Amino acid sequence: MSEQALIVIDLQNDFCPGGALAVEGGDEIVPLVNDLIRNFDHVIMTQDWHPAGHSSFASSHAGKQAFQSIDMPYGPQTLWPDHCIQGSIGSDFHPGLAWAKAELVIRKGFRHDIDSYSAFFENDHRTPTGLAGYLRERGIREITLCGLATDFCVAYSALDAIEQGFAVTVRLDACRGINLDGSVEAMVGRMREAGARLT
Ligand code: VGL
Ligand code: ZN
Repeated sequence: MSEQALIVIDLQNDFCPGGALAVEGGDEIVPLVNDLIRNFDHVIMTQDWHPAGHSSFASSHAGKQAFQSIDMPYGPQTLWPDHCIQGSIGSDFHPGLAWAKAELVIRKGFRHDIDSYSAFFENDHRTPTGLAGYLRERGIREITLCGLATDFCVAYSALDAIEQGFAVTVRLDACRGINLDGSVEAMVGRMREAGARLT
């Protein structure tokens, strides 16, 4: 039997109530995520990790507002409030998260000119983070995803993981979404169609 890993996506202060890009109820999932962490042999976390002035921040584009979309060389990009700046309190994991068991923390979004939602590829869908190779080398073929946000980083991670040949379960009860214009429903639909097991 292949090994399984839990991947906890971006459970950071800035995505929780009071944070710069707060996801409604983002902190509510912490106890359930901690239960999952206890129940998995292998735990990996991702950490959104932007330099100040990152190109995904609305503040980096004169006249643009957060949550507007712009065209970047790699395709459309939603603009966000400044968030998860490298080393800031907002970029820390939620203080209640049992992060110590994580065997690997994948940081993403650290290149100024490109955003990265997925744990596997940046938003050009070509630049790898190295996670697929790491999992393969370790014999991990099945992953379970939880965390923030359902409709962005969790969903793009799930879609890329399936494309990379992993069996993917998404614990929707241990995720919360940003929900721009129905994006939660749309992305849950895409994950289901792609073959993710949603629970
Ligand atoms: C995320 C927007 C910007 C996420 C990260 O973790 O879903 N969303 N950066
Ligand atoms: Zn981000």
